[in-house]
Amino acid sequence: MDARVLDRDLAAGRRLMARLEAFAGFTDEPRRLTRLFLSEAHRRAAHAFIGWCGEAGLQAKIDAAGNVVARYEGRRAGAPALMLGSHIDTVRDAGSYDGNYGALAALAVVETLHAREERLDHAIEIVAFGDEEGVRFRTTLTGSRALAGDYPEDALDQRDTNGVSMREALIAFGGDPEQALFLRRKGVAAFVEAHIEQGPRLEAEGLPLGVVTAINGATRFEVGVDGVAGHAGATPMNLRRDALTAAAEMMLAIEERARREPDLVATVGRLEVWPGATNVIPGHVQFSIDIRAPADANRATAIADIEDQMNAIAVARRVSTSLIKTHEANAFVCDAGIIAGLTKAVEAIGLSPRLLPSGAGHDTMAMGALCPAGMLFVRCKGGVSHNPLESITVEDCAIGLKALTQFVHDFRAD
Ligand code: HGY
Ligand code: MN
Ligand code: MN
Repeated sequence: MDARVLDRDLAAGRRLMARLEAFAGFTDEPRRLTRLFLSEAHRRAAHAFIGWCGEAGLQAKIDAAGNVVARYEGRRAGAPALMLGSHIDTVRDAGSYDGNYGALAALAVVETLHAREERLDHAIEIVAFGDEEGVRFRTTLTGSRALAGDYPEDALDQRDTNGVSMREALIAFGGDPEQALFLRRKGVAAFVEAHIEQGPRLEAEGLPLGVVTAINGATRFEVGVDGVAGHAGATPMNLRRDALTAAAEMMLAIEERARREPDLVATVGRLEVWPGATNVIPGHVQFSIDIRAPADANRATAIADIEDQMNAIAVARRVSTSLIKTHEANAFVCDAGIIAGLTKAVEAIGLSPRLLPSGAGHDTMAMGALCPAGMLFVRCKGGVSHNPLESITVEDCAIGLKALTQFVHDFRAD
């Protein structure tokens, strides 16, 4: 079944692709896209987004938590809002579409309304969240949790690798750490996030769009392993307390445990070794763990098993470990009404909707604490994401925008 994509839809898709390409130019690192929360690149991207919002008839600003928030009034001032958006921070060496697609597609919907001088019964609010990836301060979802009234105050004391606290960076960015605690929104009827799938299902089934049913729960840890630094040449193997080889055995145990269940995933994404010299036995290691599953109970059991295995390895290798939980979000079930509305919108443009879960985390998980929330997925090539090879076609870009626009028109705030 092919979507009824008209020339004007494709033109809108091309405009959105061009804007995504321009937006990818706001980066902290040359020749690759890295846009960390509250960085110079984030600030420049946020101000560009605010400028584009202004041209589209939205009132836009940076809020106390570092998000860009924008409002397009309905026919009557103060009407309940349908909130759209996604995140504009990225991982290191990111693709151009993770998060950015949803934020800029939301803006493109309003641009079309504004061009037609069209107003709806409901207002439309757009949010470009600033801290979904959680790369800089090892927090995550702080922007969406702020709007949901669940701001993690302890995150403000987190420091980046240069020792800058999130509190200091937020103030420098134009945010307000004290006010971030009081951002819980009123008047939001629903939240919908368009996002690339970041997985292979839609492409494997030849479908451009999916409607998300649920989002995996996730837990993140910081692990410290302490052994004894020593001379690489003079220390016999049986006398070593090598923090790195102990950590390596722990990582393989984590991988082996995750492999035991089809929907359980565990990742060690970051590893730091001290003192990091060729001729020194590592005395200290720091690494991250990211564990996810559709069912919270399975994730909890896997975490308990992994902790037991890490402790056993530490004892056997005479090292000590510390395990600090830095993030936890339970599995999120998308709102049935939003699923139905998105399904209807996808059918209205001539497609058969594919309902599917999300292995990746999203701001929608946090927004669900505020209002009915759900997601529209757009196919991405090979399911590749968190990688500069991430890509979507202009047709799928246009189809996703068309379905989102259809949903916005069909939506009725109760
Ligand atoms: O990690 C995630 O699932 C998301 O991309 N932050
Ligand atoms: Mn994302
Ligand atoms: Mn991501």
